[in-house]
Formats: sequence, structure tokens, C-alpha cells
Amino acid sequence: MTQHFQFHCGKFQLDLSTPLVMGVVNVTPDSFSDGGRFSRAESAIAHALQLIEEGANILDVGGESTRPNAIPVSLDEELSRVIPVIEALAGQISIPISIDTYKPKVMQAAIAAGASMVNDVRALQEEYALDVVVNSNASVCLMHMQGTPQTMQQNPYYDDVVNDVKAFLQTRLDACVKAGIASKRIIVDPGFGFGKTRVHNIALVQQLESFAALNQPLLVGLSRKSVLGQMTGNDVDARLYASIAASVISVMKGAHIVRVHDVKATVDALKVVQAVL
Ligand code: PT1
Repeated sequence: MTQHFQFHCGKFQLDLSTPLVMGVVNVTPDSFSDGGRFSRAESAIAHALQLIEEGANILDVGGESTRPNAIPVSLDEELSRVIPVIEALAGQISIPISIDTYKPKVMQAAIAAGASMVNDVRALQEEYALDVVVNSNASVCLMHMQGTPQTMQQNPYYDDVVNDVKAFLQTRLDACVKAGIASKRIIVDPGFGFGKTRVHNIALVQQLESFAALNQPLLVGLSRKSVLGQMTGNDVDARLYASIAASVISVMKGAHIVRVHDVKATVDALKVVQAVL
């Protein structure tokens, strides 16, 4: 029943017969103590190397927060945050680097700097975004979002959240393949917390198995999200145990990659899952 995928990610070929852990590397002012640009890059690089030691299989580098009500960042600011970090990491690590952006110019610069994957919360819908990926050997994660980070939690509505999200991902998948991106370079993501109520998020977890119908590897990001805060009553810095539960459930329901902040704890938990699957 479980699907076995080979995922082509730039020069890397990832075996998805066991679950992989994508570690989050935020390069944003609020993620690190403010000591200017050099130290921000240095902190992000040190954090990234730490995540690799903890067992991360992919690093997801992002310079603009997409959490609800996040403040947008200019193109130049985003480039100045992520490119030095990607350049430095690409020269010294042997796992794929993903760039978390919806801006085609950031995608392009990140790929030139050594990123192997584009993680796009807008699923390559920005003008030229498809072209950038088509004209590279990078892979792409297509994520579903309703609205924008600034407004998405105001009044999310779906006729049927699972069918609506799946239909959107199928449409974007078709557009990507038609444009020339090989399907072995594409993964899909329901986009937990992106224009979804607690009820919507729970329905998506409950029916995660049904995303296998898309016939693509599945990525899930629930780490530290507010839906886990709603369930536990815990603030964002106290959602580790809830996040582990979410990763375990997701993998047991078919996720191939989990995007997490707490890599070591997740890697251990998934070793237990793997032993019994
Ligand atoms: C994700 C994801 C992402 N999440 C992918 N990329 C974020 N592919 C950034 C909250 O409700 O799930 N998949 N990149 C982070 N975004 C959020 C969204 C963070 C919601 C927090 C919340 O708390």
C-alpha cells in the first residue's frame, strides 16, 4: 500500500522508502538575536550545521516568514538574508538545500547559489516562477494556501477541505508537468495552517492517506503550529511534544517528508515509527 518514491532534487537522489526530516533554517531578524547581518548569517549557518548533526535529510532555508499575519519582506531584503547562507552551506554540506520562497528572483538566485529544491507556499503561481524551476534541475514542493499570510486566517472556507486542497494540488501538478518539470522532481503539501481552521487542519490529518491518490511524495509541516497550540493550550515554545505526535501521525498516514524545527527529537520518534511500519 505504501508508495515508494525516488525523489530527484538537483544533483541529489533521495530514497523515500523511509521518512525524511526537513530541518527549518529561518534567516529572519526575530529568529536570532540582532547583531547585524554578518552575525545573522553566521547564526543561521551554525544552526543549519547543528540540524545536520541531529540527522536532518534536507535543510529548508527561508528569509520571509509565512506564518499568519507575518509582515512581507522586500525582494532585496530577502535576497540579502538567504543567499549568503545558501552559498556558505552549499560549499560544505552533502544534503540538499531547499529555498522557502514564492519570489521567482529569490528562487533563481538561490538555485545559482546551490539550492536543489524550491519550497513554494504559492505552488509556483507567481509569474515566471514555473519558468525558473523548468529551466533548472531543482525540485519543487507545491503547497496549498488559501489567501495570503496576511489575511488567510480571517475566514477560511471550503466546500470540502480535503477535496478542495487535493484538487488544487492536482491542478498545479498538471501545470508543472505540462511546463516541463519531471514528476520525479515534484512533491506536494496540504499546507497546514495556511488558510485553515482547526477543523480544516484536523480533517486534513485524518484523511492524509487520501493524498496518495496524487501519486507524488507528500510533505507535511505541522511543527509548532497554532493548531497544536489550540489542542494543547501551549505557547509556540512549548509545542515540542505535540509536534512529535503530529510528525508520527503524519508519517503513519503516508507522509514521506516532515518539515520540523526539532530535528533530533523527530528523527528518534520516526525511527520508532519505521521499526514498526
Ligand atoms: C509548510 C510550511 C512551509 N510552513 C511547506 N513550507 C511554514 N512546504 C513555512 C501557525 O498556524 O507547512 N509546508 N513553510 C510556516 N508557516 C506557518 C503557518 C507557521 C501557520 C505557523 C502557522 O502557527
